[in-house]
Amino acid sequence: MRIDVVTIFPEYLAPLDLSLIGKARAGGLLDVGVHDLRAWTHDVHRTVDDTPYGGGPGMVMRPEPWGEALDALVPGPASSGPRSEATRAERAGSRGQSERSEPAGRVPEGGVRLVVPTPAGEVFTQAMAHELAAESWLIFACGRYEGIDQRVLDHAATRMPVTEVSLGDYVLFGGEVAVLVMCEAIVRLLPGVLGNADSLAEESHTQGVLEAPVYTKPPEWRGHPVPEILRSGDHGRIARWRRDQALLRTAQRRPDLLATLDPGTLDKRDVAL
Ligand code: 6GU
Repeated sequence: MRIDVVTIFPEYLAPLDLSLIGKARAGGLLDVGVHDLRAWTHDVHRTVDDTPYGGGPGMVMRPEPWGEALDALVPGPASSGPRSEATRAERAGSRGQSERSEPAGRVPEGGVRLVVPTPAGEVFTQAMAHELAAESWLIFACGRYEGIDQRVLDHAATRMPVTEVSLGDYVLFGGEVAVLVMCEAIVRLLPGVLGNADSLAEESHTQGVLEAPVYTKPPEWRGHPVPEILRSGDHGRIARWRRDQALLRTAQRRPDLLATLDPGTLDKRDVAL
């Protein structure tokens, strides 16, 4: 998979070099490019924002740098024109903090999807993480201020699928941290990234319920024992206990999840619970 991120704060994306995402990159499972939007500005102040039409507080991100950035990353119908120009712009000195590992304009098999983090988007879920993990190329466009001029998204949508995504019902300064969150959720689903595929099947949300509590040694710690059943060696009863705990937790903490649970995934004991 290839992931490109366009942002005015490339340093915010430094964690993509760390941990399992860094390992996936080192192992060739993932290719990441982080790009400074200001590389596609042409004024001396490298302006990326302007006042909103219609008035109101805050600033809106200007469409022109975004248009050039997307033209540079994705070869359009008239691919040689804007693409090579913007590639030059990107190469111009230290401005374009691009760490891309390949020349701009490569289209991996299967095309590209533009993902725009915004509190006005569709809520990000494990199901969406699976959908995005199936793409071969994602471009994340990080907005700041009051957001990106809507025409950037409307125009991009004539060239590629565009998804506006929210992490939840709260407001962040910008999309950068949301991209880190989404990249973790997506990259760990890529084949070969996690050592043990079983941990994917078992975990919270994959089965539509929260995971049961977990324990390790010692058997008693600060007066708190490990539930006896987990030390019994009876794998059937342990599986049943975990399932009960998962359903109980979900009912207490996330009744909204229980309500949408597919009845086909419930067994007779579940229903009795
Ligand atoms: Cl994806 N972006 C911003 N700026 N704020 C958010 C968000 C995203 N999700 C929740 N709040």
